[in-house]
Amino acid sequence: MKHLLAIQSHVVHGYVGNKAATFPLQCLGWEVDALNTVHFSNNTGYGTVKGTKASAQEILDVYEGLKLAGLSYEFLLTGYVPGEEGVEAVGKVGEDLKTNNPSLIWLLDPVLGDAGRMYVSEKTIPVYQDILKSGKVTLVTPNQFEAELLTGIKITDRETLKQALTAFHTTYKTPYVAISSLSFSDNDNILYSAGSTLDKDGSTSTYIYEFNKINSYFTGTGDIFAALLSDRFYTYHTLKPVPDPLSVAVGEVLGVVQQILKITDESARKSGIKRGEIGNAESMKQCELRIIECKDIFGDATVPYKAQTI
Ligand code: PLP
Ligand code: PXL
Repeated sequence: MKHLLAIQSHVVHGYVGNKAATFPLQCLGWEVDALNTVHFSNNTGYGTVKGTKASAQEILDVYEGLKLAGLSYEFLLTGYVPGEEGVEAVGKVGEDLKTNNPSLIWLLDPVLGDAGRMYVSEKTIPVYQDILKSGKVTLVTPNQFEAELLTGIKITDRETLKQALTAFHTTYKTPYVAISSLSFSDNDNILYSAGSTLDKDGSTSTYIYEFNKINSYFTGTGDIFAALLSDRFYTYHTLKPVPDPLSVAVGEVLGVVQQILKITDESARKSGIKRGEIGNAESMKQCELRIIECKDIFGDATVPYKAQTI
């Protein structure tokens, strides 16, 4: 059995954070231990939200309990944490797990926001920067907005994209980085993902994937991307190693994520909603990812996206 500790949000209704990660990873054969950083009614894009945030001490206490129970993990997936003290606590958990098991893979999704909107406190930014500088994170998965906030580099074209990707290797010592989604101002209909691998000899390979944008707004896309990438990266890095595990893993994950979004979009349209709008709870409800309907496609590797070297 493969054991993964997932530290991110829980929503009672809908699919972001651990609600977007747990079921797909279980379908892929992972034993998932979900440590919840918040217990919210729904994601924050609805315009109204109620619930509680776990304190840093609560996160550390639950982790201590897992240690006392003798649990160990091959993989750590960390995502949404609303405040800087919580992010610090998650950093301590990652550091401790990695110290006790140097072969642990840590995928850190630095969830800060999207499209110019912060989901969490701005004070989390320097804490994420410190965690990345520790060199304990294996793979970091910011979106464009998050990559810009963490590196201070505005991504406007392939050249600045390359600079931002490289900054994760040099400033932050992270060997693998995947930008889950990005766009350039010259074409609004095209979205890209990008990745970069720091090779053992110090050279880097960077690559980009292109896909058509669906004209809607879905929450949790970055979370399902990170969850599926945890599985595929572990497969191609550890179980069936290939020369550049990240480039193969991202290509396959994009193939699955695009299918999930298409199924979600078609289903939302059938209910009369043309696109999800932040702050409009009815449209957000109809645009929740159709995680259950997609149960048979999480492992699909038949329509991978092709990486182009940049
Ligand atoms: N949007 C689309 C259409 C995607 O395919 C992906 C990733 O696969 C994302 C968004 C994920 O990006 P974000 O982290 O901005 O949600
Ligand atoms: O998808 C990121 C995310 C995770 N968790 C919660 C959120 C969001 C985005 O809005 O509200 C609780």
